Amino acid sequence: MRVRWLFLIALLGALLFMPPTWLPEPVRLQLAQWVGAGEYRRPPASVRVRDLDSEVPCPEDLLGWRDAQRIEGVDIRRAATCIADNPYVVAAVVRGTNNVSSATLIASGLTPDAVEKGRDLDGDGDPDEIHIRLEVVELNGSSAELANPVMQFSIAPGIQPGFWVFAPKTFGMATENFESPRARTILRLPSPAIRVEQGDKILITLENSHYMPHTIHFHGVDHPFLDADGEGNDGVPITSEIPVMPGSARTYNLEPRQAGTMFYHCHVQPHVHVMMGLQGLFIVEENRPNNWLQTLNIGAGQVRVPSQAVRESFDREYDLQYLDIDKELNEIVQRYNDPRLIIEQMHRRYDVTDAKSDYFTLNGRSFPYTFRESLVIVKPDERIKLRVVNGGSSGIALHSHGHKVTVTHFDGIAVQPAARITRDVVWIASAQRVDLALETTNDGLHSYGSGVWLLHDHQPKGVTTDGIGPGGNLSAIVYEQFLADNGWPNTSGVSFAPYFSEAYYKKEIPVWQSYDPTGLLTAAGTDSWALIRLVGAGVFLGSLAAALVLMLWRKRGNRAK
Ligand SMILES: [Cu+2]
Repeated sequence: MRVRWLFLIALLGALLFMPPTWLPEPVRLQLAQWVGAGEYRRPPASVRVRDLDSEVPCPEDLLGWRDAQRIEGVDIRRAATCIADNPYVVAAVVRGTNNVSSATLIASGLTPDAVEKGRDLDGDGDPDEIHIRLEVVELNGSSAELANPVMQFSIAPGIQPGFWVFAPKTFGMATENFESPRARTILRLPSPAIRVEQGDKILITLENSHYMPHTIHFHGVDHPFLDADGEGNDGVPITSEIPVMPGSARTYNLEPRQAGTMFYHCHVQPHVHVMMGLQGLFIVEENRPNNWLQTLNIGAGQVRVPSQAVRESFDREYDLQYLDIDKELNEIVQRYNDPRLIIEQMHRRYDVTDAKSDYFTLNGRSFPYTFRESLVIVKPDERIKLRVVNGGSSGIALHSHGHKVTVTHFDGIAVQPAARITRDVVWIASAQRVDLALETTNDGLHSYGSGVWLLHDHQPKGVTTDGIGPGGNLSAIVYEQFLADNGWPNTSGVSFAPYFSEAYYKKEIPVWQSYDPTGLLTAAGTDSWALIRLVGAGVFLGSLAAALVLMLWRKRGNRAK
């Protein structure tokens, strides 16, 4: 008899103390109807995010690379962003690496034949014979000696996918120094934007310093199918030429008759080689007198020595290259250190039709690094030229906050003025180039006024990094009055500290707070009633089990009698 009472008390206690989240939903609904909804459950207490190992958002410009300066008689404009490219490289590629002092050349890291400039053929005051030499460099590849990749190039804190890039010919080490695994600043994603003048006699030599065959295809740039020697000149192994094998070289001949924003990329196994980073902007400028061009724009971004034609109509110019990355493809060069295994993985195991992009970059960086060096800096009442290429695997929906931009050119061809459309979302297909005119007149149409206005792919994945936001190709149009002296935009709102930590993109830091759907784990530490409930439920469920066993045992005993 007493056991029956114990059973009933235990059952009642177990029901009372059972955490409601453990009950089946129909029972919970019925209970809510009888006794009203459960008490409001307090959200877990705030946990202060601390001990963040964050990078400094805006490193100090110790070398004065951001300043406006005159080197070798070349006037180099100021770069307002936190991180600027090396002005000695700019000077050397404007004058020609064969025409500058050895001091400038050493400060640039380029070889004397990296960008050779020759005679002025049309007598208009600028060189028309240009010879560019490019190598192929692997970034974030596997190391025979170290656990981590070498020639490190981070697109965001702690994120280093493997890349191949076309790089200018350099001397010395590929890393910063003997101690550092980081790639020197001139070796980076994206491959440099190349600028030449309409009608120039251009030679581009690919010196294949890599372990795989490659070529260069000049996409949209006027060039003959065969060169003067009858050699292939289109860069396509299946129609015109044998690929440039490791350790060998080929020179491509161009004399482009049309100006415009074009593209260049490898055409060997292009479904993987182009996506590994072997691609860049190729800009043909209109022929003008005294048109000394910045032949290479390392990492794209601001053009610090714009062409004469651009100066006529615009206050500033930016090169913007978008690229998305499938980490499954890009990590192959980190997981395997033998070219034979890399070839097997990349060309036989990897299936691009199953590809899914994880990283989204603008000029080789993802947010928050884009805020260091890929911002579009403006002042009120300016006209800015943006040359945009989508080097990625699918279209982008480029959206400008606070501004409506005008598409002036598609694929290097001018849109007739009457047909030009001003808009705030521009669709850019794969490999497409658009030239945009950004006007900062505060008229409520072209601009809504000064500020820090986002500029990004409006497709949701474009603003993420491995599925975590904010990330991806998020950048901004920033008015100089919103820029601190060090080049960091004066944002207000949330702290950037989490975004500058590796932990954020490893998904180790909650966006706001973690939430435990069982309602037990997080509450147990802070909510004593939940703890009592858990203990009570345990005690009564234990008693219930004991009562059941006792009852069964008694029944058996009775039967045995
Ligand atoms: Cu290639």
